[in-house]
Amino acid sequence: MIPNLLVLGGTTEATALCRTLSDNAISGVVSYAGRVERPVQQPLPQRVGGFGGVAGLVRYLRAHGITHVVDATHPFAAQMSRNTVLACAEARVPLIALTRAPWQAKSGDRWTHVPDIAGAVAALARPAARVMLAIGRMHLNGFASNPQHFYLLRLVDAPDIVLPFPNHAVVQARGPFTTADDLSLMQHHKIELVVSKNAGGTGAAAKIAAARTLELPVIMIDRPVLPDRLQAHTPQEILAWLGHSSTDLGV
Ligand code: 3Y8
Ligand code: NAP
Repeated sequence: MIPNLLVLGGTTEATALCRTLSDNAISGVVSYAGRVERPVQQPLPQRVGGFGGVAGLVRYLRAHGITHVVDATHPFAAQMSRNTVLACAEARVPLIALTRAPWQAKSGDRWTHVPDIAGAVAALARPAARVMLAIGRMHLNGFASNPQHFYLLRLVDAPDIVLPFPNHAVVQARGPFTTADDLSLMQHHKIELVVSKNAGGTGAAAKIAAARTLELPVIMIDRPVLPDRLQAHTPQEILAWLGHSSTDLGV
């Protein structure tokens, strides 16, 4: 069977995979939710927008003759990952996730683990501080209950909403970020505390390294629990999986 892949993208690892697939003349399409105005251009054809839930994804897989799915979405894109497990089982299309390990605290790190965004909001019920809130745009409203803080926000696109807290600064930037840049950004804004998702990987890690250097506390949001699925951590492992699964007819 000639592979025809659907790559669910939106991460540094997805970008590396698209390069590998293109270099190996393996055909496929990379998919984005349409969260940002201009998703990065990949060396594969790309589609933007939701599929319409599990049923919509099943229809897409069948209509486009998709032979394999690689879920290379961000570890916090839990709904997409859950839908994909269900849709691939229903459509009997082999699925693998391209994931990265969570960050682990190193000696000197001052992390407070919280289970989710609401946990981070609860951890900010404390006297006013200067907070770097680098979790993007989609979950800002919850932090309105702690207006006492100054928030440094880093967003991919300029905010299209009135920000729900009076005291803030916005930096519009798309990662991957460097430790040197995040160090100077945090020093410039006199940041005292960092809120971060445990994204893992390299693209969002700069602020964690910078917080370590500045000996700042970090509120670390743990990842949502995802359903069991085959996992790989490098594009080479995906190539091996394609070589293997394209011969046996099983999943
Ligand atoms: C639309 C597609 C690549 C992918 C690059 C990675 C690294 C840079 C760091 C900080 C943290 C954050 C955010 C972040 C990073 C990579 C990766 C990563 C974090 C793009 C992209 C899309 C998105 C969506 C966006 C979310 C937001 C999250 C900003 C492309 C640039 C905070 C996650 O404005 C919005 O609505 C933004 C929404 C989902 C989380 C949120 O809740 O707001 N990513 N990010 C994808 C789509 O439409 O399907 O244009 O490249 C991709 C990347 N963002 O190819 O090199 O691999 O993680 N993305 C987090 O980790 O906390 C920024 O500022 O320190
Ligand atoms: P999510 O909450 O898990 O998904 C919500 C819905 O968005 C999905 O049910 C699906 O809609 C649509 N969707 C999500 N990812 C998609 C994709 N790659 N292609 C097509 N539709 C997609 O997802 P999210 O957290 O909003 O993340 C959206 C995108 O941003 C993903 O590509 C992810 O990799 C990227 N990203 C997210 C984060 C983050 O912090 N969440 C960080 C970096 C990058 P339908 O149900 O209609 O199919």
